[in-house]
Amino acid sequence: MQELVQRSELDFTNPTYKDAYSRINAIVIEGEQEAHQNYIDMAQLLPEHQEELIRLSKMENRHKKGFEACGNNLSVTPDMQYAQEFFSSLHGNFQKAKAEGKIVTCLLIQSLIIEAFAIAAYNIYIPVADPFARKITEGVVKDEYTHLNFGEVWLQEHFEESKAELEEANKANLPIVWEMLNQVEGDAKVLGMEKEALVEDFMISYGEALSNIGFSTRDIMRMSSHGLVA
Ligand code: Y39
Ligand code: FE
Ligand code: FE
Ligand code: FE
Repeated sequence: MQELVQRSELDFTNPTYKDAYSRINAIVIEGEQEAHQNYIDMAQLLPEHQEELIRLSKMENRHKKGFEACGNNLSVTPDMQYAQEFFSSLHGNFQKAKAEGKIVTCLLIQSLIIEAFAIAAYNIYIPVADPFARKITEGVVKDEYTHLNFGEVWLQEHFEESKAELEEANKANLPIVWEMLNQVEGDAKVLGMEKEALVEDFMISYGEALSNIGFSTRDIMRMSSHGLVA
């Protein structure tokens, strides 16, 4: 068992901390920016939910501004190039799905996978964050549950006709999340966040969402195993 980095051991002014923060902070800013655009795109695909989706997209834009302030507060310049590359695979898959009008795949990528990733990251970050960032992140994570819920409700209401596409999209995109978690492991650890805790929290949110949508425990086990042994 590895020992958790205690908050008291973290020095937010340490160059090692700031270096790791320049990438994690950029990932979060880029993620919020892409989420903002993804909800605008989904509003076009789901005109009957346009108002709600535009409301969610505006929340993402506020999140982005909040996390930009967190970087500024620590005098860290986010490495946005790194963050764009970090998201490029998921981003590409979302763009492809959007171009093909595949709303189910778009919802799986943004409202289930990315939101569950955000919820895991923010929950694990809050206890080890600097006081300024902690306050911001506590406000943001509440919104992310609302975003996950939007995807859950829509997909639950359209479960039978979405099931096959959801399984296919899960298979294509869950392995990318494991790669992203592996890539971020070292920097997350410098910030006091353990990969094991991130994986656990992600799987709880994602698995609960699949269950609420209508998948059986057996389906969820099978879908969760995709990409795990990469
Ligand atoms: O819906 C949202 O607001 C999601 C865009 C934000 C994604 C944040 C991704 C966080 C991953 C950070 C990994 C740090 C360990
Ligand atoms: Fe957000
Ligand atoms: Fe969100
Ligand atoms: Fe509907």
